[in-house]
Amino acid sequence: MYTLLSGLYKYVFQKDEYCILILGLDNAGKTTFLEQSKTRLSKNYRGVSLAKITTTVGLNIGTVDVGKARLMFWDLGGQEELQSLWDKYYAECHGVIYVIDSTDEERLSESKRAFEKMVTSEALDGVPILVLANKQDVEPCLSIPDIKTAFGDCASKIGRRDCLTQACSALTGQGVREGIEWMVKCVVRNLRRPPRQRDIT
Ligand SMILES: Nc1nc2c(ncn2[C@@H]2O[C@H](COP(=O)(O)OP(=O)(O)OP(=O)(O)O)[C@@H](O)[C@H]2O)c(=O)[nH]1
Ligand SMILES: [Mg+2]
Repeated sequence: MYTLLSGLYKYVFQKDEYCILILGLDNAGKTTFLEQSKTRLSKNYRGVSLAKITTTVGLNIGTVDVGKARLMFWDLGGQEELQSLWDKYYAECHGVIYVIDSTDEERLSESKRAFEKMVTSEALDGVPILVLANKQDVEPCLSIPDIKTAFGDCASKIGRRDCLTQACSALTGQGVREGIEWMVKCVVRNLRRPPRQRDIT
């Protein structure tokens, strides 16, 4: 009886918690993506004005529930001197969202270098990666095939883990829900990194 009740309690009151890192160069749109995600997916969240978001110096944390999964987002600053802090979070994370500014062709190779460094880190072995081609609301911008071509030689480094490149506009919300739902599916089935169990608060 105790087992039955405790199983029922866990089913109703516990969520599986997953930590998701949001990475990418400064100005890529990471914090805007985080705010848009909270606004779209959290019932009672009254979002901040996206126009008021400024560059991240430390990190921003945000939580979004999708079904029985609770995603804990860690949005890290992307400026060059802050990128050296990214790997401090790798061991704890279940998934990575890597944001690219599709309007900034000049910095695409810089973004690729940062991506390559991240993806070859052993601490992220097997972790699913969602690559967001952000700012698709701006004309002209790089398309998904443009970005896949530029990042082409990263394919072998990505290996057999789940990886999706998705068109997105953090500003208008295009592709935001789809990206997060894909990430939830991946982290839930990734047995290599089990979730943390948390009571709902
Ligand atoms: N047009 C357009 N602008 C965007 C989009 N996403 C973000 N921006 C703008 O890009 C700029 C940078 O956005 P942030 O969200 O602060 O970028 P970040 O990646 O968090 O930057 P750091 O915190 O410095 O690493 C802001 O002016 C945003 O309004 C988008 O989808 N479309
Ligand atoms: Mg930011």
